[in-house]
Amino acid sequence: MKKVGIIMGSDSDLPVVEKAADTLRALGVPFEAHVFSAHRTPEEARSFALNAAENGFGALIAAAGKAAHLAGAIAANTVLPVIGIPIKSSTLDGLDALLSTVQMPSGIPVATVAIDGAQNAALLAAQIIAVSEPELARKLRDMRAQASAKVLEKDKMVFEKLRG
Ligand code: RP5
Repeated sequence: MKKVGIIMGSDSDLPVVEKAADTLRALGVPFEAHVFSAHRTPEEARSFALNAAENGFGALIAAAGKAAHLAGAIAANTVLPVIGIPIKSSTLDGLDALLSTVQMPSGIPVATVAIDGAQNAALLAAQIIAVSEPELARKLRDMRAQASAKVLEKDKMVFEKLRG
């Protein structure tokens, strides 16, 4: 199976990014995580992206906060699908990172998830890998079915609790 690459701009992004790792682990999707910054280590970020396809990656997740150029910088150097996670920072609540990540110029797409949306980033990466992995697609369907069952249980509970 192809791997998912998770790149974050700083280890301070870890508390959010760990949720993506947990989700990929639960699905049995192989992944590798790195700290590469578009600004502080631009050469390493570029080299990782340039070599990612031949190194066995099938999708990349890039998480960064503030002036979040990481996902775009990675996407500029590979045609692998790149998923951006805007990380919430202390000052502008992640709106800065959201706009920096989502507003890509035509020609270089980044699939941007919600601010701190690490779980969806992992699910989207897994869905991309699952296009050629039927067993993984089955696991994704099972995961959704379990999530639906949980909501229906809550529906029953709320219905009973708030009976008129
Ligand atoms: C971004 O700047 C990182 O992705 C992080 O979200 C933010 C702050 O980084 P640190 O100053 O905590 O290393 O590049």
